[in-house]
Amino acid sequence: MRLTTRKVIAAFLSSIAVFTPSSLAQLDGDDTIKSVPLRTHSLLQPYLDQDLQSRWFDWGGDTIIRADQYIRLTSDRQNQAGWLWSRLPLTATNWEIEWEFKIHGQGNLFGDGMALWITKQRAISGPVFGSTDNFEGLGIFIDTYKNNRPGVVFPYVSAMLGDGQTSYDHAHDGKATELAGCSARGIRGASIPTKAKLTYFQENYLQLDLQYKNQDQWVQCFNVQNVTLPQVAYLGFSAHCGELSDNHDLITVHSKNLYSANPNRPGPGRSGKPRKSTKPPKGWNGESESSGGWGWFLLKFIVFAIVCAGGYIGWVAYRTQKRNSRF
Ligand SMILES: [Ca+2]
Repeated sequence: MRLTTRKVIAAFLSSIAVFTPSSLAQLDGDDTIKSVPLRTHSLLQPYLDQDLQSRWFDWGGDTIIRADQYIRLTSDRQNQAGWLWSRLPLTATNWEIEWEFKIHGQGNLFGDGMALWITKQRAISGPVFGSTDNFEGLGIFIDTYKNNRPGVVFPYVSAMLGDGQTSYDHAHDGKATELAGCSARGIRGASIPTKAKLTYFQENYLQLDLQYKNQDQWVQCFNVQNVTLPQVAYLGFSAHCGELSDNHDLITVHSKNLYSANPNRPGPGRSGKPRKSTKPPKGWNGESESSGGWGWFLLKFIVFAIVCAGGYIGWVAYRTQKRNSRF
């Protein structure tokens, strides 16, 4: 009985831990937007638990995990391809994903690049930077090898919204299907940690910022208005090498659920254009909209958890006593 009770209390504490006040960080430059970390879509060293498993992610292909350093999607060898996918879909209405990566290798010629995915499909190997073609949802490609795009500086970072039928055209580096993109000379083999930050406000905008020139200096790659992604989509990362190769390493992933602390107050979006009111994250009962709502919600949640735990312990004790008195 003691073990069961301990398990119940541990489960409550672990669920409460996700909603600590310190996690309610504010996004830079906009005090009406709050964030809550999404543990289910984040990755940190050592990546694996004591059973050498990951609770929230699957990986495959040539992916190698070195627990103290990186998740290597491809090694610097020919014809490598690897992937890593979230097990749960990303159901948040608005979110931010910041990931640190490192693209490096021995060769003077190198390729092909790596991708981030927010798609209905998951964990299917394929020809688009190591993942399946004809995907439905978003692909962000860090393309290090110029196949054929005259006048464009590489590495080139681009986004594509797949409809489930259209193919990505490697031969022209995805030019025909490009939603937005930017050149990022120096993002491969940079001397500082290279990072990308993708921000999505449903039916409003999708923005990608990059950090590769100097530490803590973010450069906006693109901001696209009126983007709608699939309601249920998985987060994935993949990479691919052909004749030319590189190490494509994923170092960390920090995902956050974004919501407006005051949805009635129209404020400028990151693009400087008016932003529509944003809904609180799915599953919240609207408490976050009132002033001081989070503290009050947290308090109520803790009280509720304690009452439930107390009730359960009492019930188990009562049952045990009754059973003992029977014999
Ligand atoms: Ca290419």
